[in-house]
Amino acid sequence: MRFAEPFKIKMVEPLNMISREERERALERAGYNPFLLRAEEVYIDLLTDSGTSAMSDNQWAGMMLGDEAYAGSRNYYNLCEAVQDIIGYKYVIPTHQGRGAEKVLFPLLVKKGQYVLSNWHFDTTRAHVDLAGGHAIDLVTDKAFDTTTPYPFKGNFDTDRLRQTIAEKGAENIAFILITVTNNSAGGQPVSMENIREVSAIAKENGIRVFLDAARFAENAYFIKKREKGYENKEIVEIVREMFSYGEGFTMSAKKDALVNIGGLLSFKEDEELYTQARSMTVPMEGFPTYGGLTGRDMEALARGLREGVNEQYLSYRIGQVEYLGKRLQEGGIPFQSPTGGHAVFVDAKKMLPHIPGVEFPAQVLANELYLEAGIRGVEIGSFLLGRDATTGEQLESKLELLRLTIPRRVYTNNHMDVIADALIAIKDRANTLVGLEFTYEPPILRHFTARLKPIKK
Ligand code: P61
Repeated sequence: MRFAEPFKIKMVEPLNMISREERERALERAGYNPFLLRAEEVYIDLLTDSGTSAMSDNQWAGMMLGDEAYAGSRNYYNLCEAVQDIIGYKYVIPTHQGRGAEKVLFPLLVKKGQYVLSNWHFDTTRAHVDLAGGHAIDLVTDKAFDTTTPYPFKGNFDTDRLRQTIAEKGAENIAFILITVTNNSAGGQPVSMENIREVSAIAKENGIRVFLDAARFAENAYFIKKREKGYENKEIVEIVREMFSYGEGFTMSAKKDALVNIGGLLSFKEDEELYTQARSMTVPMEGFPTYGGLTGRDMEALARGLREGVNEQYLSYRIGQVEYLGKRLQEGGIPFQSPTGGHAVFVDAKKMLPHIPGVEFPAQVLANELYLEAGIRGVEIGSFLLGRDATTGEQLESKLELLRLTIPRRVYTNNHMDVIADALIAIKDRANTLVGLEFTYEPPILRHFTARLKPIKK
């Protein structure tokens, strides 16, 4: 039986589509960088799934029950209970968002010069490893770089390279292993339970600690249920608990699977000493440990969002919508990271615009054209984001040039997905007329947020 959205809509936010001429002017003013557009100039906003979800009536009702006590708010205890019920960890510290948790935890784990090994560090995560004096190494399976061949778990660690890297660097020089679920940078691709188990066994053999970057933990569990043998009849919560049983702590941006507009978590399974240290550091960084930068009402929405986020009907709709967009694009001959991920479709701009070299940012070109075509804002994940070699200053070429179409949760309908697919299919027919981009202003760090560009005249 066909199953539509598992919710009905009680409140709407009007969307406005400005004219093609207005979009052209807006993009020029924004320096051909969609980050610099005003959100009101965008019709369908696919910049990120972070903090952009729609909360439920139950979450909004919880907001009215916010206890704004500075210390010991009841909403903090509700949040701890939700984490204990779903994930099974004992100690919980709220933070203002994911990077707040990273900022508190990493300096406690990393000694100067040590390595952190991950299937893929997200950019803020890598930045916090660097800031703590460490070096981040990504060890994702090579299958992630072949966008056309489907593989069910493209987010996995390459465990041979993990063993090799530990042997090369020495276990004592590895600060910790970080399992990112799902693997955002590889295309929202899941990590299998088998892989998580093996990584944790390798870590144990070598006396290395394992943590999870758990922003999209529920989507990962859903993929395990659908794709991994032995999990088809398990409840999502059982799978979640098993995933987390292989780690000793996690950082989480709650702005994704926990369905809130702001919030994060730092949590430990049972290590009281590490928890105590983290709790002390939270005070000067984020706030008193029973609020960590969040209001009481934020914590209540988060406690309720965590429970809603592991509901299987919801997850089936959520992943199904991303899959639906993928199916429409496939029918239209648009290349993308296949199969589709949990939170986004990653269009392969290298394949769609083969005449534009990496150093002229083909995925950024495609992002801009999609905005001009239909007012849709996606985000470049490629050489423009990657930046320059720190020593030579040379522009690096990313292995993948992707346009991420990130789908906010419970926000758009499949009609919106159709508009997105139609727009990309229309662009495909004139793709060979598009030209590359060059900088007019390039900031020295995290340039992609504020850089300005212009089309190259040939
Ligand atoms: C995103 F352009 N992700 O994907 P915070 N871990 C993981 C994330 O995906 C993540 C964080 C930690 C974002 C937001 C974003 O340059 C950018 O709550 C796997 O954002 O602090 C965030 O969590 C950090 C987009 C972040 C960006 C930084 O869109």
